[in-house]
Amino acid sequence: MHVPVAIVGAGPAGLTLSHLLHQAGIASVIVERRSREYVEGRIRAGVIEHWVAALMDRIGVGARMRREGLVHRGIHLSFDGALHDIDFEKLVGKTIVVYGQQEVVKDLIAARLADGGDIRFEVEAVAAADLDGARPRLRYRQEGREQELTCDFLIGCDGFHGICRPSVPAGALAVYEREYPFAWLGILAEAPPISDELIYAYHERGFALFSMRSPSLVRLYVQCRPDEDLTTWPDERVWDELTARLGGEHAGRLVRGAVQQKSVTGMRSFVIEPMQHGRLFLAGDAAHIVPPTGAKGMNLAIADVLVLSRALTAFYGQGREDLLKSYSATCLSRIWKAQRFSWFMTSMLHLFPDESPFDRRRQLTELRYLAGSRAAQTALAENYVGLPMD
Ligand code: RFL
Ligand code: PHB
Repeated sequence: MHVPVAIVGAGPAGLTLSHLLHQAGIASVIVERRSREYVEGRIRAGVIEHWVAALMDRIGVGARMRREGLVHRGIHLSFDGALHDIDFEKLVGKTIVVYGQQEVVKDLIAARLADGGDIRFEVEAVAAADLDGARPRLRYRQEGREQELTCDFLIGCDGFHGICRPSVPAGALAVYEREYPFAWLGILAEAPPISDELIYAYHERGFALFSMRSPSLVRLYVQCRPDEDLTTWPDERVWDELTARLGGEHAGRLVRGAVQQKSVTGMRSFVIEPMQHGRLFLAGDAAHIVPPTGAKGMNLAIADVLVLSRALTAFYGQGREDLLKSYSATCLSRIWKAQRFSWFMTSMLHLFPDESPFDRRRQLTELRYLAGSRAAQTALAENYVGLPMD
């Protein structure tokens, strides 16, 4: 079998790319190792940048997000025993939408299937070859049997642990990486939100985040050790810790509803350069990871594939290769700004095991400066709602 564009991975990157290519008249096939139920149930990101929400509208997959998503005009920072507002709408005239990544994934899968799209669930890519030639090959395993397809372009949207990035010859990619000495323990619980906006809390016991998914479902995180054993975190301990760290009267409003899901997420910053090798292009988590504190991961994945869809459209429509050549540089300029912002939010808000009293004073001063400076708030707001994308 030969396909114009073969995409590995049906996460936000792969699905959005396939949809954008379809709208440009370019056929693609997605292979996804998990089942449809699994990818539609995977709980991850929750924040949609301003331009991403507008893109979803423009490409016809935003209707349910507009009905069920929650428009947020800012965030709260909690420190020194009080909440401090960062009002995005007032500062930069933009808002974000809180809408679960798995809902975005459901909407995109529904749109692809309605358009006759080819998504092959439970098909695992095992190896990529001939990346330097005009017909890269992808080996995949379906129902226990290995098969192969060829394509004009192979797109690795297979996340951090995928097979596409490792198929690039050693030495061809530079890796920039940082691991953090902490993780997030996250729960999804049946309870009403305690605040109209997300709360990012700085506390001597460690960072905590209050987020939500709907008027009856909350998403909460507490900083924990990277090797944290979940069995030592019964629900009551998680609620106690959240109450202590979120602090103030809003923490008193926490309803200890049924916990539907509990998991630990490690934190890293990671970038490869370039994001392309021959006719293999990497997008989303396959090429870069940010710590979740800036809420940038899914949005960056969608930014990559928007750039890539334009490049492939110019190639198939006009035989142009310039946008394919500049794909990596165009994406990396945005990615490094998101890395900087995610690092800034992470380092300002978390307790580092080796930090000195000087470091804690510096963190608190950063927060107090933010609370008192419209200029500092504007910089945070501009990055949080998403830097402009044309
Ligand atoms: P994904 O979503 O990981 O999708 C990759 C897909 O590839 C499949 N796959 C394969 N398929 C076939 N063959 C193989 N060999 C394969 N290997 C892998 C996988 O099954 C999967 O379906 O990558 P993508 O599309 O690049 O999307 C990236 C986002 O998922 C990720 O960046 C975000 O979830 C990060 N993130 C957040 N991003 C935001 O923009 N805003 C947030 O608020 C936010 N919060 C978060 C987050 C991530 C978190 N975790 C769990 C890591 C909060 C958390 C806790
Ligand atoms: C979430 O709702 O899951 C969420 C929100 C903001 C973040 C990270 C995760 O920074």
